[in-house]
Amino acid sequence: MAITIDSARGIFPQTLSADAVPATIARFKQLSAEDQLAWTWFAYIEMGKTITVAAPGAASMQFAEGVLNQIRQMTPSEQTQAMCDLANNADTPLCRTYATWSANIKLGFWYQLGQWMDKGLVAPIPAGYQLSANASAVLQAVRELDQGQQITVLRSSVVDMGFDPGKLGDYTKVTEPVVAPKDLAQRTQVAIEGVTEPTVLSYMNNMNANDFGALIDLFAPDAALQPPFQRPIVGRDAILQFFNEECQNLNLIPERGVSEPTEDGYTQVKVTGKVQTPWFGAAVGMNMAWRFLLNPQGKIFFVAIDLLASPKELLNLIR
Ligand code: ECH
Ligand code: GLY
Ligand code: GLY
Ligand code: GLY
Repeated sequence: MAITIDSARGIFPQTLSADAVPATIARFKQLSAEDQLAWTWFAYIEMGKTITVAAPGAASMQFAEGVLNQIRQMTPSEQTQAMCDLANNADTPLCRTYATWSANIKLGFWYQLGQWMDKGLVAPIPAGYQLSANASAVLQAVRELDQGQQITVLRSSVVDMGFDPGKLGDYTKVTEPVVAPKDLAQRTQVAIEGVTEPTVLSYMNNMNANDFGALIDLFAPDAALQPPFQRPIVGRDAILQFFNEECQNLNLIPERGVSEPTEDGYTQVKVTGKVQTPWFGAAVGMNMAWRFLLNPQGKIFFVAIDLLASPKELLNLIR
């Protein structure tokens, strides 16, 4: 049987990803806008007791500045309304602007609003706000996740706010400038117990160096990359765009893996290890797996990145 993207998605079927994350996100989305905002506030405050956001270094704030200042000028009830509109995916000019922003700009925007809410410069969540029973149950559910899973839920609540970008029609995405690749002297080299494929090692090293030009050269023209809980991104152009927009300053810390030949001269490789986001730095190590399918020329035909269900999964290299 010929290898397709669809068949490639099923390699290393024993890999247990953190299904509690999409399940929690789905429950969160059922809450009212007021509850969503209060829920996020409580979850964020609770998380802040053990981990600290490394921002503002993680995002360039100038892209959201106009809208942030606009919100600061509003009356408190207008501020609350604007935030509810975002949670409601409403069709307002502000929600449309929000929809054009990259994930990192959205995160930076809420990070700033959170600081202003804390200082009383923007309408806070009312003191003594009572979460609904459902919202309390979802808060309990998120407490039971590991930190990497918690920040993934928070990230997705922020990314999914605003007007639906799919309904915007033609628009220009607002993204941060692409960072320059690290100087050769600044680069680090990973070592992966059990894996020697140069393509896999170069993937990790180039991602860590923000060298997306060298990174994309490792991919076959018809390749696909599947981020956690997402559909595959297909084709080199789309993958390169994703690297430029969403993958700057990540820290990939692969630990171990297995590699074996499969049909038609392809090779399948599974690697497990940690990933750090610039937002939390070394404070949060997400437990991840990479499932690669390399073509006979050694190019990446497919790679899936999974957030793992538990640290135990780091040792699961079963085919
Ligand atoms: C407040 C209350 C009102 C409502 C809101 C509020 C603010 C919330 C804030 C939340 C901030 C959340 C943050 C979350 C950051 C999460 C980052 C994550 C990153 C994961 C990256 C991964 C990368 C994996 C990949 C690898 C590859 O090999 C290929 C590429 C790629 C409180 C005001 C809303 C401020 C900052 C989870 C896993 C390894 C797939 C990218
Ligand atoms: N309260 C969230 C933080 O700054 O860590
Ligand atoms: N949460 C992983 C990503 O898509 O960046
Ligand atoms: N966009 C990088 C991150 O979310 O970590």
